[in-house]
Amino acid sequence: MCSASGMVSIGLMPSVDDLKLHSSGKVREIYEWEDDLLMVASDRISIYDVVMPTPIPDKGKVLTQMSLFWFELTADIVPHHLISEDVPEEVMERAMRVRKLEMYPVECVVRGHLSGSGWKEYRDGGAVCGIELPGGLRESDKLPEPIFTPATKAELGDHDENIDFERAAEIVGDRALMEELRRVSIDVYTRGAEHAAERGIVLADTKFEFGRHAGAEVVLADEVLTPDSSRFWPADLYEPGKTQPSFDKQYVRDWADEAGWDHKPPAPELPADVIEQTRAKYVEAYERITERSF
Ligand code: Q0Q
Repeated sequence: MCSASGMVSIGLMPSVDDLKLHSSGKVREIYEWEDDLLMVASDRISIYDVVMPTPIPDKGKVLTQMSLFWFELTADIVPHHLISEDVPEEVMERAMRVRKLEMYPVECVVRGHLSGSGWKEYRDGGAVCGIELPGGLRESDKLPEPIFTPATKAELGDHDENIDFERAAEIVGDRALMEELRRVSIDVYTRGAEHAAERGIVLADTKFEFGRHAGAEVVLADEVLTPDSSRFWPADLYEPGKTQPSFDKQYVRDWADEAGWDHKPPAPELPADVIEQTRAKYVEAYERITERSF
């Protein structure tokens, strides 16, 4: 196989234990793999920014397979970093070999609905990331058109900070490039949101990461349009004017609140029925979006 360097390698399949850790997140790890990277999704679930002690079986597989589906569905819009699904046995189906990119230090967030930090900014000032919005919008309202609301990457454990387009262009160092990141982000979000809406899921917002390599200035990286990088709402329960139930995490949130958890670590162990119901929601989201049986 050819790695990013173009060198032909007859790479034997390593064990993940043989690979050096490149980056780690709350629920994912990236390892160095020759000139490339191995991106691994765990079965860990995080709510209220706290990783629960109990995994959700198959969550890593579902989210990885969903990213692979979206890479294929949006490949005409932007190139992506996927090299291969041929990965070590122990992470099969929940990992991907990806091209090592020079990552842009800006989170490319697109919002089709007003929620989370976007709702708070609008409620307090009538704008989000410097984008003035019409008056009278309610929490979770659909926006007249999707908006690009970049953020700076926070250290593990901190929240990203919303910034305006001008600041994002300064950070990236090239306004024309930032305009292209905005265009691509909105186009990929729109493709995903329209596809999801036809299948009963509101894709309210999402966060993309992009990078570059010698052959392309804008390459879609990280996970794409997953329930961990986006807000997935069940369309049949959509009711603007309040916070929407999460398609995938609502059972865990409701159980944890009912159990009296204060949203601070350590989080309580999840009961078997909540684990199974949550797994079923991930599988349902996958099967609705991809129209493939998990
Ligand atoms: C890269 N991340 C995210 C992350 C911790 C994911 C670095 N193709 C790439 C990618 C990707 N994807 C990255 N770097 C170079 N080339 C992605 C934020 C962090 C766990 C999983 N960090």
